Amino acid sequence: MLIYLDGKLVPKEEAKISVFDHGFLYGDGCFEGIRVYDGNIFRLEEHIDRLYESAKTLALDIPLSHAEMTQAVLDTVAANQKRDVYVRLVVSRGFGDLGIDPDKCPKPTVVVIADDISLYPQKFYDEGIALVTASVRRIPMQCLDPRIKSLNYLNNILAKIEAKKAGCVEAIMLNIRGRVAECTADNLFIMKNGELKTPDLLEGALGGITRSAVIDIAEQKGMIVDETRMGLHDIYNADECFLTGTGAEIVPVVNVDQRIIGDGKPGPVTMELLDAYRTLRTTEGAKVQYDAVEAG
Ligand code: PXG
Repeated sequence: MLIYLDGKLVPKEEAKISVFDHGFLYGDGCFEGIRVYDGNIFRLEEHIDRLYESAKTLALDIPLSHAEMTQAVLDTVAANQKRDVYVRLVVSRGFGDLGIDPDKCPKPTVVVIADDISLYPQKFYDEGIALVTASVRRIPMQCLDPRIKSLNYLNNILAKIEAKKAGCVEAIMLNIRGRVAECTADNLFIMKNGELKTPDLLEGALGGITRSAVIDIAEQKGMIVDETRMGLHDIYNADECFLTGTGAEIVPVVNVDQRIIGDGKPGPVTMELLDAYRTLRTTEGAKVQYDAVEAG
């Protein structure tokens, strides 16, 4: 496996960064998780844009242009000769001294990994999953904007621990006002009276690339999409519920906090959207040129 590390493709064993890297010391940096489907990098431009937006808010100057970063991703995927792969793009503040001062870090670290993805079992898509609500709340925008995909995931990790303790794979996270924000690593949608609804990003959600693809698909189908505010009451009484994420794609949710959602089976609109998403993901995206880079 070849890893892109600060401008070079190096074997996995040589892909090492300093213990003084502020990504390691403080979680200072940002990242992206991207899927490649049969040689098409899904919504690469949107992922690159989100990475630069995260970095901008963190006052982190990425030492590559958008075009160079895009090329780094394309080259890493091509070099590993894989057509279906998960790409992790990481930009950290870089190495410095032991203080938090970012000015002591001369150069950000840029890493691109193209690795196999572990997928949810088919059962989740056929039968749907159960969610619980985490007691830990989503960090408010006044402290750290959840739209930043930062290297500090402790808030989400604490909620994920609660999910697993309850026997679930995901948990709903509320914001400090008690309204639904998103899940620990996925966005959340409901169907109610024929309308598709999802929490507005200002409620404390990451602007998921899958979320926006689902909104695009729904609008193309002529559906009403409402980015709104919602409480658990709205989730419990929804006709359908599902989550979205790069790894998960679209997963039906049939039980939340021991309340059965709809008729307890994956909803028809959820399955229609999943079907459309699976068509879209192989037809749209940046094409990898596999002969452009020598495989290592
Ligand atoms: N919300 C949060 C907090 C996330 O971290 C999503 C929503 C969904 O966004 P996308 O762009 O994927 O539709 C995420 C995505 C992983 C992994 O390894 C994925 C995420 C976070 C951490 C790990 O699959 N996030």
